[in-house]
Amino acid sequence: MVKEKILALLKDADGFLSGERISGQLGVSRAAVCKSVKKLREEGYAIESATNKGYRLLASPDLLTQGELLPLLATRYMGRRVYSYEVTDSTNRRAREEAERGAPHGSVFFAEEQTNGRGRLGRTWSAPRGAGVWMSVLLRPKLTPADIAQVTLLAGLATCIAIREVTGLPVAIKWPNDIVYEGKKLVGILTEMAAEEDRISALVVGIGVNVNNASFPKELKEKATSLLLAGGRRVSRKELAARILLRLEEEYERFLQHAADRAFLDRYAQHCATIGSVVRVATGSEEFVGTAVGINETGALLVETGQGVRPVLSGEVSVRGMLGYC
Ligand code: BT5
Repeated sequence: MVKEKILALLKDADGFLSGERISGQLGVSRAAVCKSVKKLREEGYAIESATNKGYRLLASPDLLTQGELLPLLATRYMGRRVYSYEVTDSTNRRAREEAERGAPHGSVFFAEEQTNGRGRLGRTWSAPRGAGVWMSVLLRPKLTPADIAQVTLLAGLATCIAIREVTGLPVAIKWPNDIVYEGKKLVGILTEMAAEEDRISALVVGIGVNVNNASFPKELKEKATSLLLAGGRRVSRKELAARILLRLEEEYERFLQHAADRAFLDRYAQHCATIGSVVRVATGSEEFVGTAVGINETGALLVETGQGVRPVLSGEVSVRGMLGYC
């Protein structure tokens, strides 16, 4: 698109770039250049124009678009293909659709706002306009369905590491992959897969990070927080997204080489606030209380109940002191 090409030229330029030069270089009319500059300004780009000099880019907005993300991205393939939506129902849904149309491994889908953000088990995820990083990553893994539990864990670990690096806040994982700060939820992750027989054709990892939310709806106030509320300052969404993608690529590559080896389990445990805490586990058929003591190589949470250690692979795990469980 002309607009993206003009933006790239302005970003590369060392000062002013004349309208004539831009139109010559891109083979479009001066009027088309003018129109695209107007559109870019509407999107939040500060572009100065001066007679006889042309255009100069002064500042870029914090948008999750290809043009803003790629200069910050240090990955080989994760996030190299960017799909951006102003408003969509759910980025996980967009990713699944585009997967069927052949979107490549590592594609990332961002929305400024989701109207039907999805949580697990049919729950909803609140994703108001411009406040967070609402993203889905498409993976085309050579994995079996049994490996998926670990990809879910490594997505949580990568996001936790990235948030700590970008903000310095001591955020932690609530098993398997929520991220919490002072007992309140900051990040939710929803992994969905499309499988054919016993092979996975696409895996969608949806990550919702509350970044600059200044407040939450009444029903979430007690259990949700944002990086702005936690750290007292706004955080660049594009910088955070680029860092999450980098750590995700690293953890994913390590996983492909070593599966859930001791080093991964240790790294996960170091970032996980559930381990060492009292937990209440509700599976479909029963409920029990115990102390979480670790995770095993299948990704199961190990819970000491007083009558031995029980592995928990699914079900709802409440952690004392978090999200309203006391
Ligand atoms: C999750 O589900 O935590 C997974 C959320 C995944 C969201 C991302 S955003 C990008 C991608 N596209 C999607 O459509 N989804 C993914 P779960 O563990 O079921 O938690 C859902 C519960 O968290 C809700 O029932 C609320 O209680 C609470 N909740 C909803 N919105 C929240 C928010 N913004 N921050 C904190 N808690 C929230």
